[in-house]
Amino acid sequence: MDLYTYYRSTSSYRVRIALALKGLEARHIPVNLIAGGGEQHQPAYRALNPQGRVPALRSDEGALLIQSPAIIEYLEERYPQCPLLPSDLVERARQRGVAALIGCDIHPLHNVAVLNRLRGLGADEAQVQEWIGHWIGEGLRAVEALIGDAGFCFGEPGLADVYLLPQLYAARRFAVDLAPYPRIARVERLALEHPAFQKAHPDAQADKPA
Ligand SMILES: N[C@@H](CCC(=O)N[C@@H](CS)C(=O)NCC(=O)O)C(=O)O
Repeated sequence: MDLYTYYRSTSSYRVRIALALKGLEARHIPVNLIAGGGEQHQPAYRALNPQGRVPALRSDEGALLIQSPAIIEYLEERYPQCPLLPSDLVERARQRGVAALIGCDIHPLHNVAVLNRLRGLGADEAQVQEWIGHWIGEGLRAVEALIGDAGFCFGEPGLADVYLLPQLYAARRFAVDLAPYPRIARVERLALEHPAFQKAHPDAQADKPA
């Protein structure tokens, strides 16, 4: 498999965690979202992914897949070992609920393209920071109330954690205060000691600038 990835991209980081939890290897093809206005906008990459975003995954069979939720579902179904979702239907829905909260209701609001649009409409950096902190705070408050009191979000590492850890990395990058979320802090501590999460971490990526 080939993974088109950027070291600090939240959505790429999700896919890297899912691959690592399943013990799968993918060749990394870095797409620098910043250099030269962003490699994601260059024709060669747009030909692969017309949306011009990472991640994208080329499967072992040669299929080009986009959108981290679709890629992660593909991995879960194609490689059922070390499942990200438990067998119980309600527990599956709980994992998916937290994943959707983060993937649909937090992350899209601080994506590079959205922040640049805000700047283009006249927002200054203080307003952009307020915007980011507001949406991440709203979302994490809900996640804190939804997850359990022991282990990862719902005990064993699962889909919710695949989404939460990259969101926390982004929150720290944007200097959002995480002190009000003790359950989330517990999950983060556990994940930072877990080999799969360590392997997927932005600091461990070859495309991270020195
Ligand atoms: N919903 C998409 C979001 C993809 C996305 O927004 N990726 C960001 C990086 S985390 C990106 O490529 N941004 C480039 C840009 O906005 O120009 C997914 O989960 O894959």
